[in-house]
Amino acid sequence: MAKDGRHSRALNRKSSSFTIILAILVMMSFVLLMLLSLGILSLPITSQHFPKANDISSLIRSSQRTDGLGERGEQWTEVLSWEPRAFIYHNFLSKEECKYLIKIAKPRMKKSTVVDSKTGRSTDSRVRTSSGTFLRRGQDKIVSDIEKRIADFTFIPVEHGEGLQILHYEVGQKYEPHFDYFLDEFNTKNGGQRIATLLMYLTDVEEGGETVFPNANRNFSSVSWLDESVECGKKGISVKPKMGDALLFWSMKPDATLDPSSLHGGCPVIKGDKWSSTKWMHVGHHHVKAEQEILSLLGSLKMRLEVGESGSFEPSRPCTLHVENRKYN
Ligand SMILES: O=C(O)CCC(=O)C(=O)O
Repeated sequence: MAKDGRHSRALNRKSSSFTIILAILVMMSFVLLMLLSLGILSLPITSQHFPKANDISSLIRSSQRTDGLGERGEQWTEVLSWEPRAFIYHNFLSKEECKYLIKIAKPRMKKSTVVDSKTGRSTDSRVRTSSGTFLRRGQDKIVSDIEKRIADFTFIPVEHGEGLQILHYEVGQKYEPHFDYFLDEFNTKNGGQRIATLLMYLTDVEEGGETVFPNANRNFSSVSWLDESVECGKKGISVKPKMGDALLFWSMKPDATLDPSSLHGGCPVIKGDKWSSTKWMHVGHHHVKAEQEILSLLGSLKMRLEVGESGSFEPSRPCTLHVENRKYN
């Protein structure tokens, strides 16, 4: 009997302490939920990497990518400005790719020219004092990989791009502010207007050499490091060259009108030297030199080449040659 009583008391004690523990757990969960819903507490997995509303880095940020020559460091993008629309893609190129582009361009560098708006010919200019050269679009596997990466980032097909231009600025050399879009008909015949530019920095620059947008509206920039101290870029926004980084900006607005806020230039190099590479992209297919020569030769022979839906002209893709009424595949 006494044994039974002790047993049932022990059972009662056990069940009441179980009820108390359960009640405490329910209360703690309730308090925790309250703190989470009020934002006083947050879960550790989201607190470090949660993107801001205007941070498109979440689309791109990935550890390391190896779709080209060498290893690229961590990649992320930043909105530099909405007027003009300009973005920075950090570590777009690997160190090896930067060095490779400089190496293949070096033996062919010539004093830079600007395009004459009446004749479309290249002319010497005091506006641009750097030296430069053009690479052929798709000239080798490394260049093709970079061009494919540019197309993936910009959503502009490879075939809309001009060949990469490599530029070299020594101390005192600069590129005065200018537009990349054309105001004449001659230069828009091949592929239409230039819609966007990707500028890739192939070296760091000790001092000077910033790319500057004098007409940019600083209010809409989300970068934290806007450099106020750059004399040449005081009025607008300037970007300090960093090896491997790429700057994308649009010369046309989404409504297809030209964007005057895309005015930009290269500040004089003060110390060290600057290497960069420019990819100009058009609204339509931009035929490169060899293509144009073949197409005009065919035209003069009354022949026409059909290159398929992409409009791309590459030896590996099937095409149809029209000679008067006959077709050759
Ligand atoms: O080198 C720079 O920072 C500017 C280059 C440029 O304006 C261009 O290539 O159109």
